[in-house]
Amino acid sequence: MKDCLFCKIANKEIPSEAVFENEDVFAFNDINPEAPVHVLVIPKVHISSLNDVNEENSKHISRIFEIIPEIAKKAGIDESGYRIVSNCGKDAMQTVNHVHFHILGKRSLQWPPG
Ligand code: D5M
Repeated sequence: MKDCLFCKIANKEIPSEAVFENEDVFAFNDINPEAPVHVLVIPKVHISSLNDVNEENSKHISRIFEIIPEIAKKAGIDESGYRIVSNCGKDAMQTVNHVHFHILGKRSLQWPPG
């Protein structure tokens, strides 16, 4: 989608530190890391938020969950543990309107989140 930051990152129009890519999914390091490992995983197709996931596009979300274990292993957090976060909408402080999953790890994470 035109004017979407994460579409531009997935299309390499804007540089990023890529950590994984296949035909459906792109993963890259977060520019403002909140943990020693902070990777963002996005579908290459534009889906604005979790509110827009439906029967037709949910396979792109499944692809993300199929590769998270691989990314976690590569980052060395598969055994220590990690957290997956997807902020949806204003109250959750979603700032980029292209659905994305944060992978956070390599430190002890607190619960509940702020
Ligand atoms: O998370 C949006 C996340 O996107 C936030 O953690 C910063 C990150 N971000 C923003 N711009 C970039 C670029 N250019 N590269 C890498 N990471 C980026 P949200 O859940 O929407 O608040």
